Amino acid sequence: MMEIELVQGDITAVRVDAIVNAANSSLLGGGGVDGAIHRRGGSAILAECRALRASRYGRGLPTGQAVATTAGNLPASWVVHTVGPVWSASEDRSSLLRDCYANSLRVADELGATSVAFPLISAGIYRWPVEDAVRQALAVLTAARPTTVTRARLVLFDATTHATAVGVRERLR
Ligand code: AR6
Repeated sequence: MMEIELVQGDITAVRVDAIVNAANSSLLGGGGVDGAIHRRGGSAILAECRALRASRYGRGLPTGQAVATTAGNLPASWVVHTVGPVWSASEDRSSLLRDCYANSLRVADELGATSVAFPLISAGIYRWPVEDAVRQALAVLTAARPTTVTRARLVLFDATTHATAVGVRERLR
């Protein structure tokens, strides 16, 4: 069984084996949690991202997929970069959002990580409604088959988002 925690905070400060980055296909940085990870993690992360673009992902990391780099100066050991879908009111892209969690977990398992922290992927600049973003995250994490990962943490940036997430989990029980 994987323990799932909902915590409020800044994911760049979290001490776990792997933190997940809500990146974009370019892997070259951006705003939101991506910007924070590259700022605090230092240039080693970007250097590995550039190398990935030059080798495996010449056309960028596709939406829903995940790939790991060093975590540079962050307390974590690895950053698992994934690309969430941009919210669409006219098209159901939720399977891509679930793929982000499932593929990030798989990559963490391949690394032998036992603890992983996720941000609320797509729920910022990509505009995914917060309640549904939490539902999609919990759907994958609660159904995950046993891996090396025994602790998954969903890190909500502010108190309102954290309270919303706790409410969603209560209603799922
Ligand atoms: N720690 C934890 N959560 C955070 C942090 C942080 N330091 N900073 C923001 N959040 P977003 P997206 C929350 O926008 O929607 C970038 O430009 C934020 O409040 O980071 O997947 C990328 O390069 C929200 O709840 O990611 C892409 O272009 C959640 O993290 C694009 O944004 C996700 O918000 C990805 O957009």
